[in-house]
Amino acid sequence: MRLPVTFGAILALALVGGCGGGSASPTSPGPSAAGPTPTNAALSIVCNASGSGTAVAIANFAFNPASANVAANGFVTWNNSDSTTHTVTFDNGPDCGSVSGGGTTTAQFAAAGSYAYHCRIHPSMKGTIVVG
Ligand SMILES: [Cu+2]
Repeated sequence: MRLPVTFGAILALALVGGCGGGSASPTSPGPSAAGPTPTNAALSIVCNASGSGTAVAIANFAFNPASANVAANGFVTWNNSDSTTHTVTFDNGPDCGSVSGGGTTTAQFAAAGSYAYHCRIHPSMKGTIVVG
């Protein structure tokens, strides 16, 4: 006769504990969803922009430096010293298009973040722009 009572008390405690855990779970996605930093690179990268800032060389089928820093709203200019055409194509963002041999292209970065890019023609060419 006493066992069912004890069992009920344990069940009630377990249910209360379960509720606490359940309410903590919906809280954690909240702050990330409300985060102000855009994760869509397409919204924060402007190709063919006019401005000057960080320089990245394209030479011997490589971006140099492979990881370049720029302040928010800053500009990055790629200077292609190869005779071959390359592209500046963001992995999760816009394709800034071809940069012919001896040519340049400039992009502006609005939001802080790390943006990986590559050459569409030569996939082994990879770089990252770190904004912030
Ligand atoms: Cu290339």
